[in-house]
Parts: sequence; C-alpha cells; structure tokens
Amino acid sequence: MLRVTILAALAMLVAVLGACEEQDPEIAEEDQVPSDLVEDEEDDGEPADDEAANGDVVESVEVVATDNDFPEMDDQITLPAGTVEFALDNQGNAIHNLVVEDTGETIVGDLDGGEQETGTYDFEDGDELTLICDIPGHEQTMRFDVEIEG
Ligand SMILES: [Cu+2]
Repeated sequence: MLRVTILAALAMLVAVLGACEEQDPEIAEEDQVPSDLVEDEEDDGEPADDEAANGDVVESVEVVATDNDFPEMDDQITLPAGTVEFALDNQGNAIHNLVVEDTGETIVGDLDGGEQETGTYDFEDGDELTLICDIPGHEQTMRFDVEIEG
C-alpha cells in the first residue's frame, strides 16, 4: 500500500515537471516581442546638431556697392574666424561682385544694378585677405582688407 502511494506520487511529480518544461519555450518567445518595439523608439534622432556644425554664421556684413566704390567699407575690417555672411547690395548701375583677390574665390557673383545677394566665406584665425569687385577696372577703387582674429 505504501509502495503504491510512493509510485503514484513520483508519477505525479514527473507529470508536473514535464508540464513545466513545455511552458518554458512559450515564455521565451513572449519575451522577444517587446524588444522589437524598443528598437523602433530609438529612431527619433534630431539632425539639428549636424546643421549647426557646418554653416553656423558667426557674423554678417552688409557691403554696399556703387559705381565704382564700396562707400561704407573701411580700408581694413576685422572679423572673427568662422563662416561670415556678406550681403552685397548693388546700388549702382554697373555690374559688381565680391571676390577674394588672394584666392580668386567668388563670395557673391555678378549682380546687375539694383540687385542684392548674400554669400558666405569660411575664414581661419590669422587670415589676412583682400576682397574686391573683380570686374575689369573696378578693383582699384572697390577693395578692402579683412583681418581675422579669433
Ligand atoms: Cu564693380
């Protein structure tokens, strides 16, 4: 009688253990579902930081052009290092532009009389450059030096 009871208890124990083993894979599969949802939440990146790194304008300079002069510009101006924006305002009748004499690089291309346009130039600390209008015959009177500090 005692032996039968022990065997019956062992049989029940085996049955219970067997049932538990079958449930384990189901629990593991359920754990994997939420992990897919978590990865989707990480796509909310903000691109603003990359844009700020390139093209951050540190100073804006308005350059009025007449025939043939930059009447409001001193012979030499000091600007900070970085990207400087130049707003060229052609108040004359002739075509005028803004070019870096030392490198030939165009900041603002040819503008007809009455036109305005902006352009930028990336200066490095210690740069000493001359900006001109490079229309033939204009550079003698349409020029100013730029010194970069900091
Ligand atoms: Cu000019």
